[in-house]
Amino acid sequence: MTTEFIVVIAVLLVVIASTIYLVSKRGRSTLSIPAKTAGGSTVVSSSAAVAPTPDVVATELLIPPGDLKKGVRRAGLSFGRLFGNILGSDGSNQKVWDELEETLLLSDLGLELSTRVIEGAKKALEASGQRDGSAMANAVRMELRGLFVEGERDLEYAGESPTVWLVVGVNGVGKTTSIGKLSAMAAADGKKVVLAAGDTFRAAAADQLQMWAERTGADIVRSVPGADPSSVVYDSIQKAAARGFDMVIADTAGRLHTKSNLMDELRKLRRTAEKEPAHLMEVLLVLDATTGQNGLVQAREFAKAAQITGVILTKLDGSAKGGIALAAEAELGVPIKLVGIGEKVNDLIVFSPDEFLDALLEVEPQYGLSDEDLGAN
Ligand SMILES: Nc1nc2c(ncn2[C@@H]2O[C@H](COP(=O)(O)OP(=O)(O)O)[C@@H](O)[C@H]2O)c(=O)[nH]1
Ligand SMILES: [Mg+2]
Repeated sequence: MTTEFIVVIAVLLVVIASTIYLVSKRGRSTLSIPAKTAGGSTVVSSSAAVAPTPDVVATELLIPPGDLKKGVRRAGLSFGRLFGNILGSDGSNQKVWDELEETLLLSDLGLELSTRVIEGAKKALEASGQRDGSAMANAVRMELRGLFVEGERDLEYAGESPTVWLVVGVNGVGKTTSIGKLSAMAAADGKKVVLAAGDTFRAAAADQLQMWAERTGADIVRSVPGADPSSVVYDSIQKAAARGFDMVIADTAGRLHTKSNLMDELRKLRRTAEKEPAHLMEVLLVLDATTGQNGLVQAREFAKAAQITGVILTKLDGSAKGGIALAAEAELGVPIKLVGIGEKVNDLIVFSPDEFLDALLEVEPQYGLSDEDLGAN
């Protein structure tokens, strides 16, 4: 009797808790991949510049999240050997600190941030009064974790159609490929997608996008080379609204036919994507991990002109340098939402700083596993 009573109360509590959770999620829905944020920390929405649209209930999980750890291992980004040395040493061993500095620099973290991490970790270790290997490893990890920003990492859909996601970045970084992958994710989420071929620099760009549209069951709006990118995005939005599509994912060029300034063009594109009936929910900057610190300089300009809400870090599989992810967040101040780890449709993984660091600092990374073991597609 008492047990039954307790079970009934427990079930009631679960129902009440779920209702509160669902109500709290009203107002927007997200690409339904569970993005893990920092353990217990406050989540600050990174898309404050974008007006949320009310009245929608969160969608359910439809897409299994890709395994970031396997991706990081497959990309060979690990600091594992170094962390093994740190654990076997102690905080007063200058050689290990020097080795750490070298590893951070080689990982494309950059001089300033590498120094910040090391100085910070040394101070924290001193303050803790400990100096054994695991205290040192902890201090370093905490400093690295501190380089990531706190921000919403889910991609957002508006409550009313059409949602617009604008994808920007330098030529060749992987914008069109990432849009193909996003189109597949959105389709798996039950969304009807229009792709906007806003890269009008050359016909091949629209052809490439068209191939992704066909592959992922999306529609496409394209124009002739040299056409005004904003008009292509405008037409896509009109088409989506008139024909009941849920969203537009817009490709853009990293260079222009005309003499007009690329950054001015991006601002114009953004204004087009913000106008009724469109709901601009994401402006995603694509960054190529293999370009290292150089890529960041250009990325900063794009980030400012387009007021980005998130970063897609591509080609991690070809970079073998994990520090660039930390540098990108610390320098741009915007969360990495997804990482690209290959050219195939499923090679786009939701990013989580904690999972990324776990994999990066894993002492014995499982090298030598087959692609199949490591979750390749
Ligand atoms: N290895 C690898 N290649 C990628 C990734 N993303 C894109 N690419 C390749 O990078 C090249 C440029 O990509 P594209 O999407 O055309 O770049 P865009 O000019 O920014 O649109 C193509 O060969 C893509 O297949 C990735 O995550 N990993
Ligand atoms: Mg392209």
